[in-house]
Amino acid sequence: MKVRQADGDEAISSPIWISGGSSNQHPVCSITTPSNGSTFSAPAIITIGANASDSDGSVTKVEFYQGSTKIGEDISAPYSISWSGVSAGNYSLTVRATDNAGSTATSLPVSVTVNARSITVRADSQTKVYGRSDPELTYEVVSGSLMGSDTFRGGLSREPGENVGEYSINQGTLNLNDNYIITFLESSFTITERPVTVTAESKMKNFGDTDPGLTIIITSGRLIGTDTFHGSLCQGKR
Ligand SMILES: [Ca+2]
Ligand SMILES: [Ca+2]
Repeated sequence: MKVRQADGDEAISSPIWISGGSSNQHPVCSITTPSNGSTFSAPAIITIGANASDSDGSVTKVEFYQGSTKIGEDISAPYSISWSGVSAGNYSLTVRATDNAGSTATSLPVSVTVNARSITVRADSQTKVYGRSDPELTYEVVSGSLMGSDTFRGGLSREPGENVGEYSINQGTLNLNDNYIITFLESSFTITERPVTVTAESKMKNFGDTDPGLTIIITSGRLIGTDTFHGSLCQGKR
C-alpha cells in the first residue's frame, strides 16, 4: 500500500491482505461423510470427507474441526482425513475452507456419536478347603472383545468370610477405560470342609481301677487357628 505523507513523500507498506474483500467470492464447503447422526464403536476411526470449491479462485486448504478443536487439514482435493482413536462421546464436526485470497467459509455441522463397546465378563467359580489361602480370582470374557492394546485394570473380590459355605465373587475393582461398558456375571466361591482324621489312643486299666482319660490323636490333616474339637469320646467294649 502506498501512503502519501504530509511532507509529500511516499511510503510503501508491506502487503496488506484484506479478507473477504468485495471483489473476492468466499469458498463454499460441506462435509460429505460421515452423514449427520452416524454412530461408531469406540475407539473409532472416522473418515471425514469434504467438498470445497471457490468460484473465482482456488481452495488452498480445508481444515477439519471437532467442536472448536482442529483435528486435521488437507490441502488438495479430494479433501479428507482419518480421525482415529476417537473415544466414546458425541461430536460436532465442521470443515473450514480457505481460498487463494485468504477468505474462509465454515460448513454446516455434522453430529456423530461414538458408542462405548459392550463387553461381558464372567468370574470363574472357585473352591478352597477351609483354612487354606484363597486361590487367584480369575475371569473370562464371554462376549465382546478388547481393542488394540486395551487391558483390564484392577481385579475381582469376593464376599468376605472364612467359614465353610458359599460366597459370591464380584467385580471388585476390575475395570476398563471409558470406551467400554462392562456387564459382569458373578460366580460362587465355595469353602469346603477340611478333612481331619483322628484316632482314639489305646488305653488300658487294671480291673478295679478308675477309667483313664480317653484321648485322641490327629493322624491326618490339622486344625486351623484356634479351632478345637467339641464333645468327648465314649468307651465301648472290644
Ligand atoms: Ca475466492
Ligand atoms: Ca486430499
